[in-house]
Amino acid sequence: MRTQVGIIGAGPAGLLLAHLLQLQGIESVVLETRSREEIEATLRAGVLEQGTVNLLDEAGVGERMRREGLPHQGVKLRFDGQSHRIPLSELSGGRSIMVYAQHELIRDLVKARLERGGPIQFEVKEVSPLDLDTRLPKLRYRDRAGAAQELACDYIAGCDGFHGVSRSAIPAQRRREFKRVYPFGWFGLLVEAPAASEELIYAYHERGFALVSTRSPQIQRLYLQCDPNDDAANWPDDRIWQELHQRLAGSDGLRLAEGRIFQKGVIAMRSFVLEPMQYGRLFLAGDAAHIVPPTGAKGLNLAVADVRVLAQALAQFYGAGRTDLLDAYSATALRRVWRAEHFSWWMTSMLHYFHDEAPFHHRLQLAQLRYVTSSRAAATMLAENYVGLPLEQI
Ligand code: RFL
Ligand code: PHB
Repeated sequence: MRTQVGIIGAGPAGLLLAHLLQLQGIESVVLETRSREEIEATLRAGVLEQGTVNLLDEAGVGERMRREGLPHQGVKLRFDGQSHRIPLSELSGGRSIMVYAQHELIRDLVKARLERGGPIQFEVKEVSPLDLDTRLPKLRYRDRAGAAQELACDYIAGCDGFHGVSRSAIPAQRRREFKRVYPFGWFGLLVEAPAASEELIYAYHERGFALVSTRSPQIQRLYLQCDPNDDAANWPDDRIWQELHQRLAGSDGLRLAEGRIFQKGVIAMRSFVLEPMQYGRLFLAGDAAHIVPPTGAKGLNLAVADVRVLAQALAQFYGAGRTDLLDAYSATALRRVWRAEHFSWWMTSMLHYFHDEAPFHHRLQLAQLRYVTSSRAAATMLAENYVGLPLEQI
């Protein structure tokens, strides 16, 4: 078998890349280890930046997002029992965010791909990228029926997430990894209840961080800072509500409506960057190359930004026979990656309770929160990063 671009992974990065290439008349095959049902049911991100929303619209896959997504013009930071609004749109020249679940986007992208007859092979096994430093790279794998297959490609895109195989296909002496692991995780929930707030609330509290997000007027997405090795079994519903009420308590009377909790899970928090994001004819995009802690809501948006750059570079190669954009791919993508790494680390550091730190550190966090919510300059810095900076400003 042969294709122009072999894509490993049907997450947001792989599926959107396949779609953008198809719009330019470039063929690709997507190989995915999981089933369609599984990828369409995996709960993850919820916040799309303005640039992501625009790209989905331009690519013709934004229709359901526009109908069902929830546009937000601001976010709230909460500490000392009070919420402080950051007016995102006002501070960022009219840009905003869209709350739309990642698995809904996955459903839209899978549908768009299959409707246009583009191949996605689900439930493949043992994918291995080979001959990456030659002009004829290939992917060996076992298809759903267990048969050995070989796909010859011009280029390979490693979009297989943090636990995929493509990152380690780059020889160890040709890559460098930068990482930080945080001493806490997030315990995430889905609840059937009406929204307590029209905008997301990021809350700092001595008992730990809490985040109030949403999925629809009837379904709320909530997170609590927890031990990184915690287990959902340690969190009976009573304990969850008690913690949420305590961490969100305040003189303004904010109170979450309780409801049926129908999904619980613990999420690790880390920062990670691989440099460079390319080797020979292999290009990495999304979580395969970098991870951010979810506090800045950047992971999915970075995956989208990477594949936009990669799709343009591949279009230049197939259209004009030039490789300068491909050669510059990693350097171009890494500028945005490091900006988002800094922002996500900064939000995480400001908003979580560090149990091993001295009280001095906690006073510093409060001082920073007061400054960010009272200085227009500081609030603008948060707002423009949160809605996503245009590349020329990075
Ligand atoms: P994905 O989504 O992990 O997709 C990779 C796909 O590759 C498949 N795969 C393989 N396929 C073939 N062969 C192999 N050897 C393979 N190994 C793996 C996997 O099955 C999978 O289908 O990576 P991608 O496409 O780079 O997308 C990245 C995003 O999923 C991720 O960054 C975000 O979810 C991060 N994130 C958030 N990002 C935001 O922009 N805004 C948010 O609000 C936000 N909230 C979050 C988040 C991540 C979270 N978790 C669970 C880590 C909230 C949470 C709780
Ligand atoms: C979400 O709704 O899942 C969400 C929102 C904001 C974040 C992270 C996750 O920073």
